[in-house]
Amino acid sequence: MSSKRTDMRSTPPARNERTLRSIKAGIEQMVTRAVAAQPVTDLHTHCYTPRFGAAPQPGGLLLWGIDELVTYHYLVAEVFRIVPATELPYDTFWAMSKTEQADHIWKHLFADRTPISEACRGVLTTLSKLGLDPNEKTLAGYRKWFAKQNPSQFVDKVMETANVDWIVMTNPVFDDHERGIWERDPDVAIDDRFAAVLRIDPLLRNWTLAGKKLREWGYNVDETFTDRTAAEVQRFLRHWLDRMKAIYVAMSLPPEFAYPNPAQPNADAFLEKALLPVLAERKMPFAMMIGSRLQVNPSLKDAGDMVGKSDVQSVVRLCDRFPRNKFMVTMLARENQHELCVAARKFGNLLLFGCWWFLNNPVLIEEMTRMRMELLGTTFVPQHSDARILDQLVYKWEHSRRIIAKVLIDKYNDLEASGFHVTEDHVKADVARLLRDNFRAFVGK
Ligand code: FIX
Ligand code: ZN
Repeated sequence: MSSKRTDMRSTPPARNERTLRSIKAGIEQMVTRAVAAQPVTDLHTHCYTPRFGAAPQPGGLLLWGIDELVTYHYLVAEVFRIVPATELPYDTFWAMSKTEQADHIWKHLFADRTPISEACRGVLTTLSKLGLDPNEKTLAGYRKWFAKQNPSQFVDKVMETANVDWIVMTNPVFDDHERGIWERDPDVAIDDRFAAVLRIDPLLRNWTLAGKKLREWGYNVDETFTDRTAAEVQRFLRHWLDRMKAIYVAMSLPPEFAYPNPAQPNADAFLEKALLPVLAERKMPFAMMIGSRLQVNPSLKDAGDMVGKSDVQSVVRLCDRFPRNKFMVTMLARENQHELCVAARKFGNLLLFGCWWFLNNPVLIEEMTRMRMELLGTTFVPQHSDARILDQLVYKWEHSRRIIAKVLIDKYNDLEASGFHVTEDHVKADVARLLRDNFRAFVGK
């Protein structure tokens, strides 16, 4: 008994400074190697298969190339801080051609000033990783290079450079232009590099508009959410889930989103009687992206949205009352992150993901990843790119991999300091979970 007690009390041999230094160096090497080598499954993007049409083709949904990269809505917002609408009216900017807009942005954000913001730095990283010099004063040279690229081959090039093995799309079925493409070409998403996601914001954000469209499409729905309406909405959902071969359903929701919400009985009924039963039947997650206050400045178009603090307890109630459903959740406000992390500790059917939109900045990615790892271990998905332009996959993952690696190195050093031996197997398994396998397991792929 006493020898067993003695064994139990034995402490690991004291490690001298030199040993600890070599352990630290070893950990840094293992993590950097594993994070760089691990293919990422990018669970939320706005990229499209080439069959949806590619820029600069009018109406092409696959955006790529230097002019799309430089006119990304994040950069539109930033250039209007330098040349305000009082000097360059919004309408004048929007009347410019894509190349004129890009030249304007490149001049003011990249040539005349230091491109120090995260969105600016992203363009530079992408250019560098594609083998181009990011110090050009004009876009002419880049345009020549991109003109030689072919969209589908460029998809392969970007995926290889970014080490992304699967690009998950966002497919807003209430968008008339995109729905028209699906209706003309049901196989438009047949491309094993991509997966489809059924995006249905209006069904919660604007039931009146959604109901009107559903009736136009031949679904017999009423203003109020009757049982017949519930059955028809279920028929609509099943039709599009099957047509898209969608791997989950997603919505972006306002800061005010609440469940239950007595003031919006149709919204509660939609969740309880239509969406969640269909998803539970298919073991398919519902992704809620909560906190986007849309169009605070409509003149900025896609750049006109902002953030608001949301209600985590509504997520808690959904996870609690619908244990057969799986919820992927990301919130847009920094202030919501800790409470959301604790919520994830309470419900195994809740998977947190990404540092969304205004959180996708190094200072916040690091803070959130540390918080999540210390509260949730490796049971979360640290990042998604939200790339709207294909080329952005390169920088969004280059930047995030570095931060995720930095946090892992620190946490593994903490483990070593407690006497635990971290091996390369531990590191590889953890990195695979974080960058690929947690998500794929949650969607059953
Ligand atoms: O709702 C969303 O999917 C958001 O990610 C976008 O609407 C947003 O404009 C974006 O691209 C953020 O990164
Ligand atoms: Zn998005």
